Amino acid sequence: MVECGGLENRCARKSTGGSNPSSSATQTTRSAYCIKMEENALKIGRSGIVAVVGRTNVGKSTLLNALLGEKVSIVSDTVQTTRNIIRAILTEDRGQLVFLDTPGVHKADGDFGRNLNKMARSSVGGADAVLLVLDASKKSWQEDEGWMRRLMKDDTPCVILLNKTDIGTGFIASYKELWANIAAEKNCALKPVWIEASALKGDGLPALTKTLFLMVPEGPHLFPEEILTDYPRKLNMADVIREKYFDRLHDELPHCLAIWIEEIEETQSKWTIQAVVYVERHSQKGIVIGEKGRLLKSVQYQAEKELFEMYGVKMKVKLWVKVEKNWRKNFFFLKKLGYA
Ligand SMILES: Nc1nc2c(ncn2[C@@H]2O[C@H](COP(=O)(O)OP(=O)(O)OP(=O)(O)O)[C@@H](O)[C@H]2O)c(=O)[nH]1
Ligand SMILES: [Mg+2]
Repeated sequence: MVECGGLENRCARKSTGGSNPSSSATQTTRSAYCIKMEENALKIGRSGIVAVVGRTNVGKSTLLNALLGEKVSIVSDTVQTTRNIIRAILTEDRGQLVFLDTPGVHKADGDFGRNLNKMARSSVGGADAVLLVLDASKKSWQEDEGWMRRLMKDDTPCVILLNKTDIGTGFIASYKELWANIAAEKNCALKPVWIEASALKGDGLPALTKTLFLMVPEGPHLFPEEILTDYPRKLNMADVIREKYFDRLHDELPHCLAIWIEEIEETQSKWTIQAVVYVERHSQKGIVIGEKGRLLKSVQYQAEKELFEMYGVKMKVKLWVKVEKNWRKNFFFLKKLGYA
């Protein structure tokens, strides 16, 4: 991984070893960053921000990982897997699309869920285009209808992606009918571009990028071309660990889990990551540790493997389990994790 400028980001090109820049090296990268910005300003293609929205679990994060060809956002079949807004940057000769991956809107039963929904809804303001993702294999939910109504409130160009066509296309007509009915009721003239796709198989993705590049305005790149995401490294590492837990816990208690990276100790050959696994009650500690510590060890191992692939440096992940009573109701705790 290379650090570009002052941003803690992940770049398309990985370095061969760990990066531990001295202050003079950091100065050099900063000025290189400024030169890069000037070079980018001279390249006129099309560039813009695309808010990727939809209800939880429709495949928004899977789609962005597929478009970028690298994992920038964690994926699981648990609701509200994505908990922050993550920028995923696609740079091509045609220009640059800056996607905002957002938490999936879901019926909220407390401050935590409500904050995530608010975060997702606010992403649309200021975007050059909106990409609403629907699950073509399942009938519409109230949240899908809610998004359609939201998109009709202003005239931002939009694409509606009917995802998961590899497992079903039975509800495509009913989604189109739903849009038409709401549009008639609201006397709305906005015409979305409908695209059928499978984020998992890659079907429909070239048509999607072609449409989006035509929707965003002409202009220089917004980010240096080798940057994939500016999502902070510590948040990304915490998400990777959370994903490994989601893979193993399924419906058991994923929503009561939060991960916080305390420290990253970097040497040339290895990064040691000290992370806290927060649960809400003492009775949940045993579940995340597992019998004889098996679950904890397996999460550590899987996270180390994936972080090595992402950053190109050997990783040691050390997990500490702590109880933070009812953290989902604690505004300051949510703020610390970037969830409020
Ligand atoms: N069959 C199939 N499964 C998919 C497809 N896209 C995503 N999935 C699966 O759907 C589940 C949810 O995917 P995510 O990408 O995490 O969904 P999301 O919309 O980002 O979810 P939130 O972050 O909770 O809003 C995962 O199990 C994915 O593997 C697809 O095109 N086909
Ligand atoms: Mg997601």
